[in-house]
Amino acid sequence: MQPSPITLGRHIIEEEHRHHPTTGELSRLLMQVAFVAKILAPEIGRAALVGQLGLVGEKNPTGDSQKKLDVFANQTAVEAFAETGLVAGLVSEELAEVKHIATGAQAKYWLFTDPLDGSSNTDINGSMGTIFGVYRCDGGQSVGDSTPLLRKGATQVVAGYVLYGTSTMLVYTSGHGVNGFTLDRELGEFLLSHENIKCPARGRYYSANLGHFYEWAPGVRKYIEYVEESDLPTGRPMGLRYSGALVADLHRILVDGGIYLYPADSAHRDGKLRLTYECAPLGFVVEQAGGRASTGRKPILEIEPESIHQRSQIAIGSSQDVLMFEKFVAEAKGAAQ
Ligand code: AFP
Repeated sequence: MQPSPITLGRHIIEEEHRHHPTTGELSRLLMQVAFVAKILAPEIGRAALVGQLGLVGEKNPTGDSQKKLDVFANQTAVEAFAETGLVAGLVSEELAEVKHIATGAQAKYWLFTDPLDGSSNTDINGSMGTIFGVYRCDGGQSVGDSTPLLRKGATQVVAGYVLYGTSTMLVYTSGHGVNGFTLDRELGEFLLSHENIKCPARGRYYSANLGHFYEWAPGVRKYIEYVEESDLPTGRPMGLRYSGALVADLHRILVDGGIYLYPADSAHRDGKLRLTYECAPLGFVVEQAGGRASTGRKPILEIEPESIHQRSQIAIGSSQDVLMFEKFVAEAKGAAQ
């Protein structure tokens, strides 16, 4: 007989008991992430049938076009986390300002989220994701304080993502390895399908929007030329994979190895991706799986954000591949001096 599958709920409770023997608060937050995912997955699936495709005609606070599904995902996340009474402040890609949710003694956490990442894929039946990172407001930040909690990504207590692809997967870390769960639609449960994920030290794939190649800095361009060269012993040329949805591209890199890049280009002088709710949570996951996340010059998880919607350059994935990228960036910088 097959052993019975481990549900997300059981896994979270056991992990919290082992590593964070507190009050079950992290379990409750993670179960709300799963709850949001269970609402979004079918909504994304039937979006074309219920008028949920297309734009709402507004730009979000960081200047991106806002899709109907972006608005729905954001609303769902805000309501789900408000219900817990645990979240003091919520930062979302879809909200200009911090959303102050709860003020009671239990409201000890800050949640950073991109509720629907890759939403330009909504209309073409492509993959999308939800990204989340959770911080505890201790050490100086009192409960109910209205200043945004801006901390290094290394201090997250839980982070992860949901991938809405051919199946819906939830991947999370609470700082003790990375585990992935697949949604069994009939049971309505996330079941452990990818235990203790390890990102291979080197990979066969690179992922980047090569349309910006001629806008990238010399070190970045040289690195791309390097990965495209033929050299069998070092596994080159690497294969190119790019879907335009960070979570989908990153998930491949996490599981199969390789590198995802979003460097600065002419329209995005600091890179395009957001530090607090894209780079830092994914950096935490990848590093917990033995990989590396960097701006090219410094670790993503060591950056103290200055604002909630701050952007960052990113190179993330297999440790050896990211180290090689950093070497090209450093050498190009040295040559320019
Ligand atoms: P959208 O949510 O607007 O589709 O942006 C997606 C994203 O933030 C990230 O998921 C992608 O990796 C990246 O932007 C794609 O950017 P380019 O379209 O410039 O390649």
